[in-house]
Amino acid sequence: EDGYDLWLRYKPLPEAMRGEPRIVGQPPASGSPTLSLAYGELRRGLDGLNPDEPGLDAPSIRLVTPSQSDTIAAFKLSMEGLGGEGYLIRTVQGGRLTVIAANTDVGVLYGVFHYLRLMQTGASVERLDVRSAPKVRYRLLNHWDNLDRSVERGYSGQSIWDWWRLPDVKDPRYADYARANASIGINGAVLNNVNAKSDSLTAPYIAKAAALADTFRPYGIKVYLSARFSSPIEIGGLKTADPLDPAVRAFWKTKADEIYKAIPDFGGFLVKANSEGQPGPQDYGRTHADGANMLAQAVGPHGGIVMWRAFVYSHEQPDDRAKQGYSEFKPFDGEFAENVIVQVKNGAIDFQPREPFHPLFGAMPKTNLGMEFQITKEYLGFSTHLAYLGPMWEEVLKADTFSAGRGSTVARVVDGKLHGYSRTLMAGVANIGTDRNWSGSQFDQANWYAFGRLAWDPEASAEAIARDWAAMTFTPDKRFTGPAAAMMMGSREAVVDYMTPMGLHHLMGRSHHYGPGPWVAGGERADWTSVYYHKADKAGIGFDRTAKGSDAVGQYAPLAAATFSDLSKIDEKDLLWFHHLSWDYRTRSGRPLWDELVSRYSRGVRRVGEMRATWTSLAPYVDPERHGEVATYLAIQRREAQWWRDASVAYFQSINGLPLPKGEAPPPLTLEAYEAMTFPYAPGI
Ligand code: BDP
Repeated sequence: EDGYDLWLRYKPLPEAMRGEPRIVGQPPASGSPTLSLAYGELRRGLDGLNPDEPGLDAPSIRLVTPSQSDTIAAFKLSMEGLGGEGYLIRTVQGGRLTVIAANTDVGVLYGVFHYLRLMQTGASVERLDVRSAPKVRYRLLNHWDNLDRSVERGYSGQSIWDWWRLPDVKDPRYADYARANASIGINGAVLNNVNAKSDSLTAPYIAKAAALADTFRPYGIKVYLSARFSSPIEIGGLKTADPLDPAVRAFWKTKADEIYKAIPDFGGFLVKANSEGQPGPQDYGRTHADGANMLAQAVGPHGGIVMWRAFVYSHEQPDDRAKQGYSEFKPFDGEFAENVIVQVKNGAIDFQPREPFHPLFGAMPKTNLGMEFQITKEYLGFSTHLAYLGPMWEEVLKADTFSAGRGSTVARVVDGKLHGYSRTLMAGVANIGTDRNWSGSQFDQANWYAFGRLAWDPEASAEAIARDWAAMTFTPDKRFTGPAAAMMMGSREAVVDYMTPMGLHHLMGRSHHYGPGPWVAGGERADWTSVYYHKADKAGIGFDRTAKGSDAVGQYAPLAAATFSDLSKIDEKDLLWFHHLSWDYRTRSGRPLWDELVSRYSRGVRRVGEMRATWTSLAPYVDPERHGEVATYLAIQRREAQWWRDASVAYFQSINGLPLPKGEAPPPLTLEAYEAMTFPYAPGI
């Protein structure tokens, strides 16, 4: 067991959970490849989970699409509201027959995965009445994969796309990838890095992308590409990429036509423009809307979309980088074409262990906004630290923007209900690579899994998802899933504690983002340093984003802003994100801020210790190979949590000169020693 089978292992269930074996009919001869996959999956799942032979009169399962209108009529199945991807699962005939019905074949496939999930998690499948349809239309992975197979912020080996051998060699792994995605409802993949090369839009690479699209299609997955804005110059022989130039517009139209010829269901483009050195419309004095709309016009006639990223910050360095995305996009609300979705990161800085929700959510009622989460753990210890991200995403999705009164949650912005968006999107920066376990660690698979489930239903519970994943990936035995899910649920908060407690952010090592670096200062840009964000001095610490400071709070709706601004109302988890406070500021525990900070750093380390103990106690339920791998990583995490705590405490103590609270151990090394530790060659701890 090396983790390759993900959450689709289909190992025999414990006897007590098996229930009666079921009979599955044959796929119709005229069925589509998708329908054959659905039948194949069901067969495979049932055979694996319950190897007992069904008797002749055993209950059966039937897959139903609208072509079987007599079945739909006979059982009065109401297909309304299921849309093109939803399904229903209903037990009829006194329990003898279960139908999995949908308006499309891919809906049936999703229904099959749902049915199998019930079995895998030990739920009863005797009497079912399930209806489910995705609340978000575009549920996409964003691969930050380069054409040379390196992966930006990838910690699980090389890119799984073997561009060199494509399109001839279709690695069987591509189909396994598509199957795993389909099992959690993901319906699209952007194949290449947002820091894109124009080569990906040349004929040879279009052919390679087409080969992947052919493999993914039966699983309901469309292919998208990141487009480099200056492609008209680099591969089109033009002198400009000005979006209002007719030749540039013609280039993109022709390019789109060429792509659609090879990939008739091509999804569209993802664009990072005028950000971190990438070219964009502002290079020509044009707006983001000008750039996005030009591309939207090129793909629109084919049914494609443009996802235009709001992760934009300018060359000029303003007083507060957190304000930039909003300042760049808010003025253009209502100016983007209908098939453009502005893709916004969950927070205003950059995928930190904790960020308040991005102020653009709720602020763009006339522009389709989509969510971008990062599944790969760039800022949360790569793949060696165990951090289940479900609670982080849930926290953001449940956050109230107050933009249209109470209950205007981010989830309701993203699912389009709050503003009546015509297109809805959730994107996740993938953590997938060539490692046998796909994601770099066993538990990082849970983040891929949780992303898919939350994209399907942004109001789903992270805890329920963790339980499902743990049951499917290891065992449905409750003695395992209870403690494992509890460990997962606390894991991200432990990381917040030992890295950046109480609203601190962006304190990691320079450029690689691994390990502590609260001392990072100087260099190219102030907003790429730590001191810019923590602003610690002898008197206090924190970034004042209230009206007295940068006034980033002013970008939120008044009720949200009032809560963030008011020290008696703000949740202390966000305290130093919004406030600069003296070291002796009295926190809710009664302790002065400095003591509270130190105690949280230490709590984080302790919690990792507890996670290790939990995992050790779960050894009887897990195969030795995967158990050993997780245990080894937890040992690294425990050591590095201590490193984070000690280095951070040593640094802040050097600034404030305060004694450590009673009972807190002093860091064993000098600050200089921590500063001298470099990565990746050896953290040296
Ligand atoms: C940051 C990454 C950088 C990405 C950038 C982005 O450090 O590698 O290119 O985001 O999202 O998190 O474009």
